[in-house]
Amino acid sequence: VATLQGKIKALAEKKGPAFQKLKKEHGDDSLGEVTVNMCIGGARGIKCLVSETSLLDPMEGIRYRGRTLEECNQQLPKASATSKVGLPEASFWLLLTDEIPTDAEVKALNEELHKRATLPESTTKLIDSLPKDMHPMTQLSMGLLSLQPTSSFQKNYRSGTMKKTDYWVHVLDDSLSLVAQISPLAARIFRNVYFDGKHIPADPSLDWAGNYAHMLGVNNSEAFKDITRLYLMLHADHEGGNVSAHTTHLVGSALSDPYLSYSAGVNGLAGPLHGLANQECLRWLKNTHATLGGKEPTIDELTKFAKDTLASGKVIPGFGHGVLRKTDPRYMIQRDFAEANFPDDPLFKLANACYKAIPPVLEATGKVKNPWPNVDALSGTCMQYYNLDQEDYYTVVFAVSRSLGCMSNMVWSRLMGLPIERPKSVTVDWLVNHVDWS
Ligand code: NMX
Ligand code: MLT
Repeated sequence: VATLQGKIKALAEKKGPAFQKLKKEHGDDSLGEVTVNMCIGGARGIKCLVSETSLLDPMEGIRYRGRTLEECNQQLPKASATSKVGLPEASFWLLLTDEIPTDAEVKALNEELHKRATLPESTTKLIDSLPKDMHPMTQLSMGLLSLQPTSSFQKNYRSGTMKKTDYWVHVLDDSLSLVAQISPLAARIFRNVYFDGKHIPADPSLDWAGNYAHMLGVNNSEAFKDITRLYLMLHADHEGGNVSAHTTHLVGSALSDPYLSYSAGVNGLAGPLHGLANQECLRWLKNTHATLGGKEPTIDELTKFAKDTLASGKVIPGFGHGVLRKTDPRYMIQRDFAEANFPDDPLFKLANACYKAIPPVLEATGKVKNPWPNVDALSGTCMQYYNLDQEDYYTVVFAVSRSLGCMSNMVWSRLMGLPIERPKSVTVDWLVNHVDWS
């Protein structure tokens, strides 16, 4: 923890003067106008948030601290000499410090995470008592809330002795614990819902993601550990405006602690237009596969399925994006993995056919701004190949990963002393009275 703290502090000291100068000398500079459509259109395109950890380019995709995901995958330490996947906990280090950790630093981070991973009895009791048909994301959000009394930030704030300049230290402390606890919590929910509560003990010799895959207990292969590592690395962060990151940031801006904030973020991730799309997408693929009696679909058949989905008033899950304007690079990385490891899997073949059939259908609507697939169009397909085919659980895996980005951001928000978030809202009458009708 001391090493991590030292590195974060050093980076903040390096970046601090430019930030202060911006505030002092360019605080009134314009970043563009706000149009009526931006106001009524989900704030799309308004630059009104600072998120230090990553930046999304509509064409190129996400960069973690300036590095593309391909670069992260290459440069981040690996679990073994044979693995080609950058470790997600190493991306946590990168998001926090702007440095690629050494193997020794990742090992020390994993030891720290293992030490913090124990769930209090109050949490295990609560989770074990929940109805098995309660959605796993609801259970995860409740589990995170049940951990809130352990928050170091909350305790120190209450004691009245914590200085504003020390907020980030306690947020970092909580962030490490939350990231450590979320994987056993998520695994416990999985084993309760799908395996009658037969739990698999953690293996402290494994890395964070490898151990999570191990505790899920559906597949003992190194390949399943690797796809889990890849999934968790790719979904860690997607700048600050997506629903889960923005919600976590908003709630945290009221100085709610990391558990309260991330539980709220998880609730946003559970929506079908955001993280739940991975569950919906696999369900859509499975339905299509079953309706076709398991045979390989023609493009014409898929075009009809896609049109029927639109006609029934539903979105096609896994396609489109609020910012991206081409195929999500996270989709392409998963596709490369699938190509290399299970090119003949029927659902992968179906997903590939969808890649050809669906974009023209969406383009033909004339309104969809990005007809290309996003990350959720393939993540479930990758997981089901390794026996994780309980699609209602998929968004939990997303949430385990997104904790890395949301928590890193929260540390930086408190470090920069960002204020409570409070954008201005207006009424439709106000808009009517303020536009130029001439
Ligand atoms: N299927 C059907 N209609 C769509 C789709 C789609 N995949 N994508 C966009 N549209 C519609 C959208 O509903 C809107 O219709 P209307 O004007 O009638 O309300 C219109 O096209 C314009 O929307 P856009 O400006 O292109 O997209 P927006 O930024 O509003 O929304 C998503 C972005 C991601 C919410 C949207 O593309 C969508 O609903 N996709 C399917 C769900 C999905 O895959 N979500 C996962 C996103 C990634 N993630 O992990 O969070
Ligand atoms: C994400 O990873 O959060 C999604 O792609 C949604 C987004 O960026 O808006």
